[in-house]
Amino acid sequence: MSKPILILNGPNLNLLGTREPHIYGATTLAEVEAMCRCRAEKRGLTIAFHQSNSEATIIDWIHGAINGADGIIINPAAFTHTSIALLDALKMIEHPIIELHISNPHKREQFRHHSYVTQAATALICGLGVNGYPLAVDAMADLLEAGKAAQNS
Ligand code: CA2
Repeated sequence: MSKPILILNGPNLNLLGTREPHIYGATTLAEVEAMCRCRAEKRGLTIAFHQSNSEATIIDWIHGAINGADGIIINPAAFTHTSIALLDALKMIEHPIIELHISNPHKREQFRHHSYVTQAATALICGLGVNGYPLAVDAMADLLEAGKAAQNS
């Protein structure tokens, strides 16, 4: 039986659409969630969409995904560049993981150029604005379908 796709958002993303629109756009996180739900429904997936400013909470959600989700889409926000704990948690996941950034961190300050999370990620989407979220849902659906086809062959 299919399990949900976990979509996780890190610190400060609760303020999406209200600050720094030249970098992150004017769409709110609630609107991003609606975009993801719409795309997931079209692809026959269910999602669990979360945001937290707490590293521990995000790690607990990742632990829950070990047996409780078919994949993770994660925008770790600033934890991308700081958190070995997040990397260690993501390494416990055997399902696909898509790391997602609204901006392109590689075009920005030097300290954003390194991601701990990428080492555990199946794929990386960045620089496409909030459109990266529904694209990530589509990409996750494709990865899961490819995995099922490989199992049945
Ligand atoms: O581009 C992204 O999605 C980032 O993950 C966003 C993080 C940043 O630290 C990463 O380098 C790239 C920052 C998220 C801050 O969220 C805000 C939302 C609205 C207004 C201001 C910040």
